[in-house]
Amino acid sequence: MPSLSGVVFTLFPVLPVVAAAGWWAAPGAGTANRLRTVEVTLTASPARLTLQPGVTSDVFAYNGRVPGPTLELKEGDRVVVHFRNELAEPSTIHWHGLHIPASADGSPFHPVAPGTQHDYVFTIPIGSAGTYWYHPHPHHLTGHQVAKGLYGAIIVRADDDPLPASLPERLLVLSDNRFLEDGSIDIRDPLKPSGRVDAENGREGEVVFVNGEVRPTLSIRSGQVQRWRIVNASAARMYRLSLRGHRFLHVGSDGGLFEHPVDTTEVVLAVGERVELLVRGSGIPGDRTVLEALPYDRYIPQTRPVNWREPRDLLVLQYTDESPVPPVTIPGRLRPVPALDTTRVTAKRLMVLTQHLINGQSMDLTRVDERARLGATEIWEIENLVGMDHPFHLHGFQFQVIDRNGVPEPFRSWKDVVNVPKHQTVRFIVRYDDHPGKWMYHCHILDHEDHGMMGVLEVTR
Ligand SMILES: [Cu+2]
Repeated sequence: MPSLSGVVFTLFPVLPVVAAAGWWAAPGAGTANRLRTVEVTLTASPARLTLQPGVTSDVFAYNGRVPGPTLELKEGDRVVVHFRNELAEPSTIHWHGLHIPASADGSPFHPVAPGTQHDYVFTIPIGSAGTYWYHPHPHHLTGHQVAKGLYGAIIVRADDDPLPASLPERLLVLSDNRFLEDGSIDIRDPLKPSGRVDAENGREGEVVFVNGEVRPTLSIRSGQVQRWRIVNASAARMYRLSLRGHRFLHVGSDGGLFEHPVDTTEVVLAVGERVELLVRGSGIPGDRTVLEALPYDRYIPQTRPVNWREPRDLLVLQYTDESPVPPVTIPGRLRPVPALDTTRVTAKRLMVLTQHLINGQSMDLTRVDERARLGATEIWEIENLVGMDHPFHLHGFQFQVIDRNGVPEPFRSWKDVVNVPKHQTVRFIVRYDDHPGKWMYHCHILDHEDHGMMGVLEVTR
């Protein structure tokens, strides 16, 4: 192993899209009134890239990169994405977590045919600052296309962000993959015995990536507080995150910041979830530590990987030799997260999860499973009857978890994915305050979603 001195490098920084060479088309107009149009081109195409050192792989890439470029936006931005599908199969881009019109959601209802182009046009709502991500969502093909390399992060910033602007930011996009000896990405046919475990568990790979790097090194200065935005872009792997010898200030989730920071030692990040953490450099100059994924048992015993108990190093955090910086004060109040009003609830929906089914049904694009009125407030109860966790995702609308297995959620946050552990029940409250149309809800284990663990909510005026 090389000496750590001199190999400290910065993960790809959180860049405005203009800095990602060749993919900013036009910075747009309207900056005088703070609103601007962000116009970008995202091209999905086959590529040959080095994902693991010394090995090249045939991949699918957005703009030739895995992960795709980070889309950095501001609240109020009008976004125009020219999507070019240069794959030999249909695709879409789903803007995971964004509250935007159903027609722009990139759901399986709107496939973009091979060799064609589609424009996604939407506006980022005020109050939605947070960390999001984008990935394909074509019917039956999502897991395949994400495994081949199609995913990227979205950062939405607010002008009135309550955290000090001086905090250095790090974006960590977590993913995993599995390769054959010749470097090709190992995707197994779910109908064959070798693929059955993937179909059951969701496909996991032994190689875990942070921003496309294996066990990269980040730097921190003693005393410094860094703001980490973490995205779980894996198809099935969950991450129980812990920074050895350190605590986290957990400040945000899928839909942005909490009302107050929460002090904790570990955070579980289910598939599709995001988290914002403040990391305080409590070590001395020259120290180093490791961000680990601790064991987390989401599996049924029959298909649980033999090494599931082994912690995994995700990245090394290396303290610089510089003298400590003075302490930074973190505000105790971040932003309001107004409680959705339980007295206005007009419907309660029960979603019973079994393996590959929701309420006993497999996904059918010609069927509407749930119907709701625009403006309605509802409670959804997600009951998991089986011995495997299922992370549940609702498109288009951020919700608030009420309780998990009867235990009230200790603090409010905006969520679009909630993990429903084996044999447990989670309830959330949601209001369809805008954007009528057909919306997907599904298990975010991509193999489960692709095999039918998905349904359609139609919101009408
Ligand atoms: Cu599932």
